[in-house]
Amino acid sequence: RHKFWETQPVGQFKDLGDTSLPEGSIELPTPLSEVKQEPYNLPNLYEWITCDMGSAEMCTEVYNLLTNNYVEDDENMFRFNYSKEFLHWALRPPGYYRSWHIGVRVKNSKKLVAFITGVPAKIRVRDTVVTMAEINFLCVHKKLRSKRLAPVMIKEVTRRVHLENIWHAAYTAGVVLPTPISTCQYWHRSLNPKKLIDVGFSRLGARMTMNRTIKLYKLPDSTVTPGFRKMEPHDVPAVTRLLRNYLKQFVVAPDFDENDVEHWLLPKENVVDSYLVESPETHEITDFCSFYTLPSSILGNQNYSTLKAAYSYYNVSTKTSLLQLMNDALIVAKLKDFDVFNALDVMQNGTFLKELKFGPGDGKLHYYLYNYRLKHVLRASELALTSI
Ligand code: MYA
Ligand code: JJ1
Repeated sequence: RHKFWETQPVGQFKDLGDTSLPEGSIELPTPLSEVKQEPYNLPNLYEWITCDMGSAEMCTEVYNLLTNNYVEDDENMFRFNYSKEFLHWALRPPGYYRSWHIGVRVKNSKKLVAFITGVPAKIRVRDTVVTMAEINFLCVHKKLRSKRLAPVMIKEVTRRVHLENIWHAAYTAGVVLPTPISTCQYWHRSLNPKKLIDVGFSRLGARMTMNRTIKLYKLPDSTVTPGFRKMEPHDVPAVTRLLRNYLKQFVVAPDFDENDVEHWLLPKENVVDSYLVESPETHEITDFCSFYTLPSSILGNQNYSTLKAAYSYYNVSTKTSLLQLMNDALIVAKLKDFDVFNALDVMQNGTFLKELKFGPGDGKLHYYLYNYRLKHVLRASELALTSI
């Protein structure tokens, strides 16, 4: 059934429920000298390139490939439209490897037709911190689909990860592959219900008028929590401590240090927004929330071309209730003109989604580990990975 995935060191469907298999690595590292030194063969018309995402021209080529060929919803109404600034941020975290940003070009025309990336990350699984590659942005041009190019791309990124002496990976997909460590549900909170309905992102509820719908989703003009403010560079140590302590409770979570927090969580305009609560009395940092900006192209609408979406990222509550904190996040997202606020049911998100008027979407996100077996499928609430 899965001619490629059956050959890979991943949990297989036939082994689901077999708790006699141990947790941890499926295969052992091989000596680096035994890692294949040459790239995998591509069909003759194509060639590998390593993409320099620091170059504006390269960034534009990748942007154009993804804008026209990346992930769509099941009815092909919307397509993710990652910005160049976002790609630059997502692909150059601390310790990134240029060799893990892989493109495929047509030899003659030099046109970029496929892409896959990895970035390094330390991920804790129960008590073990494992250095992994986070694989993302796998994309094959629409005209080259179903030609088994994806398995070659995946083998090539695997080879380049192995060359750095890294033997595990984490990735997410909207499709079911062998085999998810967890399956999460997307939830959506309307901020601009009229536009969402006009473009077919959502529908007018039963016995609802447009005016009643607009009123239902109305939010205050300013945040309510005293001491709620934007995160600043000097907050990095306090946010790192707060977040590290919070993430201990989850089965799978990133192991962030201050450099990671600086990169992934310091606000970057039109890419990532982070807010925290500084106690007006003690000046302690007690709570934190963040979201990233990922618009989608609206395919074939006369009036609108982009849907401005915020995606919940990492949130930590110790003093302010998570409900109030996330309500403040919705308020700032609305002030920043987002049309919708999206969240997965990961971490403690399940505790506020319904009350804050999020509704379940038609999409699911499956989480995977490469070369790491778990005995049981995890609940979404046991997971603290947010794939960007
Ligand atoms: S998820 C986002 C994926 N991108 C999109 O959905 C964009 C739109 N779609 C496309 O561009 C193409 O449809 C893609 C497949 C490129 C997805 N992850 O070439 P094919 C398997 C993994 O004929 P195409 C993200 O970026 C499929 O089951 N495998 O198919 C994370 C089949 O194998 P098998 C996938 O449609 C990526 C084979 O590919 C996916 O032309 C993580 C068919 O190949 C998918 N999303 O191209 C990658 N979709 O026969 C894995 C299909 O066995 C990383 N397939 O069923 C693994 C870790 C590697 C590093 C390890 C380090 C140690
Ligand atoms: O955005 C998604 N679905 C929307 C739009 C559906 C359009 C028709 N298919 C949706 N809208 C309903 C919102 C409504 C608002 C009021 C309350 C009730 C709900 O459901 C979905 C997620 O739900 N998104 C996708 O399908 C995009 C792909 C998701 C998989 C991503 C995999 C990428 C992995 C890379 O690492």
